[in-house]
Amino acid sequence: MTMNNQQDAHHDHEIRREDLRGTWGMEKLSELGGEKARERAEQAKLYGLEAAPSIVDRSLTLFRREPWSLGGGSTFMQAPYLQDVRQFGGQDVVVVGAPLDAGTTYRPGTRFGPEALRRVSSLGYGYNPERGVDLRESLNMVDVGDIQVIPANIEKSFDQIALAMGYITERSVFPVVLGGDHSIGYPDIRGMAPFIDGNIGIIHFDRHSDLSEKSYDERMHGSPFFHATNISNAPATNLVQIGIGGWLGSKPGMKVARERKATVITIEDIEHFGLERIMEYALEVAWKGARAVWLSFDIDSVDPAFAPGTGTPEPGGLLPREVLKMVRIAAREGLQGMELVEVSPPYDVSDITALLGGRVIMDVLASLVEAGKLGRIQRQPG
Ligand SMILES: [Mn+2]
Repeated sequence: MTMNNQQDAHHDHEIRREDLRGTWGMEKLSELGGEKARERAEQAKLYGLEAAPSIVDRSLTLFRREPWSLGGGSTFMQAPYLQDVRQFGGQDVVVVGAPLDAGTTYRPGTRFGPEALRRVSSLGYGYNPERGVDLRESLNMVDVGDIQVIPANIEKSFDQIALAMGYITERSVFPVVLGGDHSIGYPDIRGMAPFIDGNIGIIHFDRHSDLSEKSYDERMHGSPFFHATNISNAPATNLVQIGIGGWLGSKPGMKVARERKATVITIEDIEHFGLERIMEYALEVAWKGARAVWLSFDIDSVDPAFAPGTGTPEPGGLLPREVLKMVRIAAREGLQGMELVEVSPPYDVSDITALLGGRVIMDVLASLVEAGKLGRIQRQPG
């Protein structure tokens, strides 16, 4: 029927179900076929690997392949996208997104963190004159896209993230995990821990303690290190928290830190002892008897003037120049991997938070290359 007929029908008759565009659309659907979609779904199942056992819908995969999830198609620092995760292994660095924000307790939006970090990072060339490093020359880096998280189910998402991190750790590739909120800190460590032959230390940059057992009856973004340090080879005595302070939510966590003998370094401590001495001490704590050290970097450790795009901003934080220097020292002895969490693009201004997050990652990688802990350093002869 023509639009004119429809207008006439509007004036002259009762509305009938068969006159609706919606009814027409339902009928039209059966003519569209689904062969291409089925092919893509088959390929996605193959390339994205089997989901964790707790995922009931077995068409979902471990790494999200379908639909495309990189948002705009950029990869971190324009690294090649590895679509077939079965081919994974042998690289120096893998970038992987964990776009979960079900763990936020105030402002959400970190599910868009991986997309923003990738998009903003794709502008760079990988070379830094101060570091004397060209990351693209020194590192074989791939981006495997995002882990398939379950937006409304934090425990199923943990199962997926832990399984993916186990897969990566077993293949000895350095992971850079793009969050997501800080709840992913727990499954990141849970996934890695079984593959580490000894204890794992944690260097944790944050304004908040993140050591409470639960918030609102769930394991949220204020609880990753309560649960991580329950893992037998991730003892709290090797957990060092840097930048803690302010007025938000650290009371239950400080009690846990005291009971479990975690190390808490406040902004005042950093001012008093100086960046270098504090970082030397942090390395000492994290590495004491440990086999590996994980870097967990919460962007809210930086003052909200420089990192407004985050879920629970806390004024009085670190300055960008300070954190870049601190993470370079943190990486000097080598790292098992890192996560960059709590970038929330809807609250960002002019991409400055995502930009800084990407720079933290680049400075860590450069420091690892400089120290000979990652990749193949290209040296001029003589
Ligand atoms: Mn945190």
